[in-house]
Amino acid sequence: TWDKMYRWRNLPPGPTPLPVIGSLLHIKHGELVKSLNQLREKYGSIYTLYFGSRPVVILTGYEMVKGALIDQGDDFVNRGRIPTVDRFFKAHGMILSNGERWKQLRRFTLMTLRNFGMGKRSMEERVQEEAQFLIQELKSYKQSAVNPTNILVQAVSNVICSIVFGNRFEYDNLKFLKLLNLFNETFQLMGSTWGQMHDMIPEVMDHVPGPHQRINKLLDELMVFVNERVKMNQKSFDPGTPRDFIDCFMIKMNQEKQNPNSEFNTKNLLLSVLQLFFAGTETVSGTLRHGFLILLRYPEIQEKLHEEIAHVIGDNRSPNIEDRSKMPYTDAVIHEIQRFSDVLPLNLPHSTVKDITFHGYTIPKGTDVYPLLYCALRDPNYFPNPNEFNPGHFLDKDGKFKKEDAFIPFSTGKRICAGEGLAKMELFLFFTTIIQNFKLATKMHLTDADISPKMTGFSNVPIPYEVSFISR
Ligand code: HEM
Ligand code: OID
Repeated sequence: TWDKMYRWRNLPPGPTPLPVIGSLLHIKHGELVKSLNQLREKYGSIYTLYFGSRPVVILTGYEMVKGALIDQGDDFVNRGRIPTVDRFFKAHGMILSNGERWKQLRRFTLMTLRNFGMGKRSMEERVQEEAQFLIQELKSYKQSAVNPTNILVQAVSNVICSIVFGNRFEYDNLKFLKLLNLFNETFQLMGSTWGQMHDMIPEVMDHVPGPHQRINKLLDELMVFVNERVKMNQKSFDPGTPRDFIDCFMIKMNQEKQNPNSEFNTKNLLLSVLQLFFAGTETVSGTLRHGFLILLRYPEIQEKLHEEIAHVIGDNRSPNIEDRSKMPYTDAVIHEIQRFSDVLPLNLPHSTVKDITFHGYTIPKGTDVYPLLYCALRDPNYFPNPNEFNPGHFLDKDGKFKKEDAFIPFSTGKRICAGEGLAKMELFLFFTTIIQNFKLATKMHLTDADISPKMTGFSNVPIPYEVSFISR
C-alpha cells in the first residue's frame, strides 16, 4: 500500500480519511449532495473524498466539469463504479461498460434510437400516440385528485416499451404496473441512505443486511421479464422486418457471428434492454411529475404556458416537435424544470482511462470521478439566483429562448446521455399535450420548500402530491 499512497499523493486536496469508512463522517446522513457542496466551500472546486479506501475525485461547477468531460474527454470517458448495481451487471450493457464493448454498444444504440431500420413509425409518432392515450386516461379520473406517479410512469415507460419490445401496455394492466414499481423501488433504494452507504463503502455494506440488499433481488425479477420478452422475439423473429430494438440487436448478432471481437451477444442484449427500459422510465417520468408540482406552485406560469400553446397550436390538433421553435416560453419552462428538478444530481460516475494530469494534479488510472451536475445546474455564474425557479434563466430580454452552456442535465461529452433526444421529445410533447387539454389544480398549499428537490443522493424525486386534471 505504500506504493499506492505514493501514487495517490498528488491527488486534489480533501479531508483526511479514516480507516475503513474513509470520508464518510463528512457526509451528513441522507444529504450527500448538500454535503458535497459544503466540502467545495472548504477545499475548492476539485477535491478528493475517500469512499472507504478508494479515492473519488469530485468536480464542481460548470467550468470544472467541462474541463474534464469535454476538453480532456478521452481521459475521463470510462464509467466509474456503482457498487449497488455493479455486481449484477458485471460491466455489461452500454451504461456500465467500457472500452471496445462500450464503443460498439453505444454506436449501435444511438443508431437504433435514431430510427435506422426499426420500421416506419418515427419516435415522434410513438410519443404523440402515447400522449393521446395519456389524455384519455387522465380524463377517466373525472377531475378527482390523484397521485400522478403511476400514470406518468406508465405513459413514459410505454414509449420505451414500444421502441424496445414493439408494443405498449394498457394502463389497467396490473402485472405491468407491478413491474414498473420494481424500477421505482430500485431507483429509490439507489438514492436512499442505504444505497449511498453501499456505493461509498461496499467492502462493509456488502456484508451488512438492510434494504440495499434488495436491489439485486429486484434486478433478478426484472430480468425474468426481459428474458421472457427476448424469447418471444426469438420465436417470431424475421430478419427482413425488424419490429423493435431487440430484433435489431438480433440482426446485428447474426451479422457479426463470425467476428470474434463482436460484443453483440445475448448477455449484452439482455442487460442493454434492462438498462434502456430502466433509464427510459424513471428519469423522464420523475421530471414530468416534478414539473407538474412546480406548475401547481406557480399558477401564473401555467397560465402563460397555456396561452402560448393555445396561440401556436390551438386545440384542434396534437402538438408536434416542430412547434417547439415557435414556443420560446414553453421551451424555457421545460428547461427550467429540468435544471431545477435535477434528477441525477451526481451524474453517473466516470473513471480515468490512464494516469492523467488535470489542473496540476495526478489522477491515477481507474480513479472514480464525479462530475457533479448539481453544481453546474446551480452555478451562480450562469444562473443568477440559482435556487429560484425562474423560466427567465432561459429567456433573453426580448422573450426569445436563450441557451445556457451550464444547462447539462444529460451531462456532456462522449458519454452524454444516449436518450437525450428521446427524453427532450417526450418532455415537450407530454407537457404541451397535457397543458393543452387540462388545467392542473390542487387543494394543497404549496411552498418553495415543497417544490425544491429532495436532495438525497443518486436520484432526486419530488414530494408525493395529488393533482386534479380539469378539462379545458
Ligand atoms: C446516461 C441523464 C433520459 C439512456 C445518462 C447520464 C445522465 C443522464 C446524467 C450520464 C452521462 C455521463 O456518464 O456523463 C438523463 C436525464 C434523462 C435521461 C436527465 C431524462 C430527463 C434517458 C432516456 C434514455 C436514457 C429516456 C433511454 C433511451 C441513457 C443511456 C446512458 C445514459 C443509455 C448511458 C450513456 C453511456 O454510458 O455512454 N443519462 N437521462 N436516458 N442515459 Fe440518460
Ligand atoms: O436496470 C435497473 O433497474 C438498474 C440499472 C442501473 C444502471 C445505472 C442506472 C443509471 C440510470 C440513470 N439514467 C440515465 N439516463 C436515464 C437514467
